Amino acid sequence: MKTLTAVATLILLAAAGCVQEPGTAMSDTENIQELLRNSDLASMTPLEGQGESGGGRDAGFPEHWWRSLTSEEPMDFLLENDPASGICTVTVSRTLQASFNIDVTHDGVLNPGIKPISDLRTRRVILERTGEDTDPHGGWELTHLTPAVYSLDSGLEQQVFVQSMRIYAGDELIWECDSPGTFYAVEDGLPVLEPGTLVRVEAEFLHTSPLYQPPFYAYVHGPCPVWPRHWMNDEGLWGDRVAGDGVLSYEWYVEGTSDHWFVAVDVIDADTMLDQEEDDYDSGAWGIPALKN
Ligand SMILES: [Ca+2]
Ligand SMILES: [Ca+2]
Ligand SMILES: [Ca+2]
Repeated sequence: MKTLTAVATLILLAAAGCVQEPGTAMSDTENIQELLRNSDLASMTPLEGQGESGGGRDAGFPEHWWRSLTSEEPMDFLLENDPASGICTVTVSRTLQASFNIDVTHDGVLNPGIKPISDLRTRRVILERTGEDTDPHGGWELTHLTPAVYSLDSGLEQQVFVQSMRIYAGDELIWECDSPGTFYAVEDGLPVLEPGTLVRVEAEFLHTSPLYQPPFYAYVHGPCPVWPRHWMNDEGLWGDRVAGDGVLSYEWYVEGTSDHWFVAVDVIDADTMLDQEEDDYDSGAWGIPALKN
C-alpha cells in the first residue's frame, strides 16, 4: 500500500513537471524558472486588443487599429549569475508574432489591411532566496524588476522609442522611469493604483528619422475606462498640462473592474499608421505592472 502511494505520488509529480528523478529536489535554476513562468509580475502582455485610434477627430488618424496575437514563444530565462549565492539576476525575454490591423479609410466600414508584427519583449528581474527548501519555489522570491521593453524583432530598423514615462495619482508623482534598465522593488517601488483615482500618464518619445508631422502616435494601456487603450496627446487636452512641449499625456479615472493592471506607453511610427498596405510595422513600448490598492 505504501509503495503504491509512493508510486502514485511520483507519477503525479512527474506529470506536473516537478521531479525528474525519484527523491531529487528541484534545483535553484528550476525553482527560479518555475516561479517566473507563473508570476504575474514577470509576464509581459502582448498589448493586443481594441481602443481609441485618436478620437476619430480627423483623417490623420486611422478609422480603427488593433493588434491580434498569432503566437508567443515560451519565456526565455538567462541567469546572469550562479544562484548558489542566494541572489540571482535574470533576463527574461519572450518573442511574439501578431497582426497589426489598420483601417485608414474613413468610410464607416471595418476594412483593415494587415501588417505582420514580430516583436521581442525583455525585462530583468532579481530574485532572492529568503525561505527554506520546502517553501514554495524552494524559498525563492521575486524582489525587483525593470520595466518590460518592447522592440522590433522583424529585421526592420526600429525608429520610434520611448524616452521616459511618469505616472501621477492626482497631482502626486507615484512612479517614473527615464531608463528602462532601472530596477524597482516589488515591495514599495511599483505604481499602486486605487479604483476611482484620477491618474495621469505622461511620456516622451523619440523618432530617429521623422518623415511626417506628427512623426508618431502614442497610446497608453492600463485600467482605463471603456477601452484598455487610449490615445496620448500633446495638444493640451485630457490632462496634457502644456501643449506642444513634447510631453504626451492621458488622464483617466482608474477602473476597478479592469483586468489590465499593466500600464504601458506604446509609440507607433506615423509611417506605419498612414497606410494599410505596406509591410512597415514600427513600434516600441515600455510597460510596468501596477498593484491594485
Ligand atoms: Ca474603413
Ligand atoms: Ca504636453
Ligand atoms: Ca508606410
